[in-house]
Amino acid sequence: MSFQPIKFYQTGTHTVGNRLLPPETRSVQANMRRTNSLNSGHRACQGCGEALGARYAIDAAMHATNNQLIAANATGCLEVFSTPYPETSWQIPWIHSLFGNAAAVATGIAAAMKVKGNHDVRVIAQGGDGGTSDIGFGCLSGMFERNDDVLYICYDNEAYMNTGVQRSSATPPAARTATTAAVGDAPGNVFGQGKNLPAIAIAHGIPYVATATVSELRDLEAKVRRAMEFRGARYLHIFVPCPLGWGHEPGDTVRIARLAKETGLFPVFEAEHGEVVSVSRIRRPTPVEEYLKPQRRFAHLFSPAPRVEVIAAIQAIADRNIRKFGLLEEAA
Ligand SMILES: Cc1ncc(C[n+]2csc(CCOP(=O)(O)OP(=O)(O)O)c2C)c(N)n1
Ligand code: SF4
Repeated sequence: MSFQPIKFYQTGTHTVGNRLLPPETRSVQANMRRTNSLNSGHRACQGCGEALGARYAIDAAMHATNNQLIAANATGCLEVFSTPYPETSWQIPWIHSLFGNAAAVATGIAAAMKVKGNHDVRVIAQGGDGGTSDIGFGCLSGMFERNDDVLYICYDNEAYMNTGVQRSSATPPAARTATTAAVGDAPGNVFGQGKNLPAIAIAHGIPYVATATVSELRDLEAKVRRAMEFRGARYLHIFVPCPLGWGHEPGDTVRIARLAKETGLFPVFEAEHGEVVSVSRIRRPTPVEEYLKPQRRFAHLFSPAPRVEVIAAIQAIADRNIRKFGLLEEAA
């Protein structure tokens, strides 16, 4: 008979489990001295994954740098909902760049800190998937290529949300947006296009690349902490569901992020200097339908009749990720 240790609590979450851990191993959000870098009062939608991801990521970066942090922020939801002039929810030195040049602005800040001898002050840049994979891509690739001392964080909600849910090069196949086919033989985004930003970042051979989701916030914090141990260019790609743009219940944000990982559609891993060094395994491989069904952007795949071949093509993407990254627990 196989032996399985009993787990009484899910330690590592910020619920009851944290109280069972020694204080030094508790999550940053469980620490009374967290910075609340992205404070209350902002105007994000209810259940916004981007707000959740940014709060955890930046608080973790503040913790890791002894509060010596400056952020450059591309135009997008995160910038718009947090800083309606003259107000701001940010409790850190924070600058709004243009839509496409957050990486270049952060590079300039890092260079200034170096010239001034402020070696302890660390710099991050952040933006949505549009600002990162489309208009900001050239600046980002340059930042990687020069190995500038910046952590770039992409909050991936798979479209241009701030301006009304237009397609980006990170929009997945078949997803409906305001700028993809609404009707016809193949509504939604086309297959075979788009960019895989984490893979492109790895191809630059930069010191650290990681992916994370807002369903595993402790893992997200750990990756920010790890990123801050390196000097040079680093890239963190966070999967952040958007209830408004994806058409799901605000209370389902974390569940949908978990399903993206558990189906294999969003592989969660770390890479150092161009090599994948760790992957988060899938506990319970889940058919992609469970991820697609709660989202209105995929509703045309199920009604009026199921588009079996399209769902099978999406399942094939998940299966390929599972094989490529060795995501199944039994593969460990
Ligand atoms: C040069 C330029 N073009 C277009 C815009 C309008 N604009 C502002 S934010 C945005 C979309 C942002 O999308 P994304 O980067 O994915 O971030 P999200 O809002 O989804 O978080 C666009 C098109 C702009 N500010 N500047
Ligand atoms: S539109 Fe989406 S990304 Fe923007 S604030 Fe609302 S939930 Fe967040």
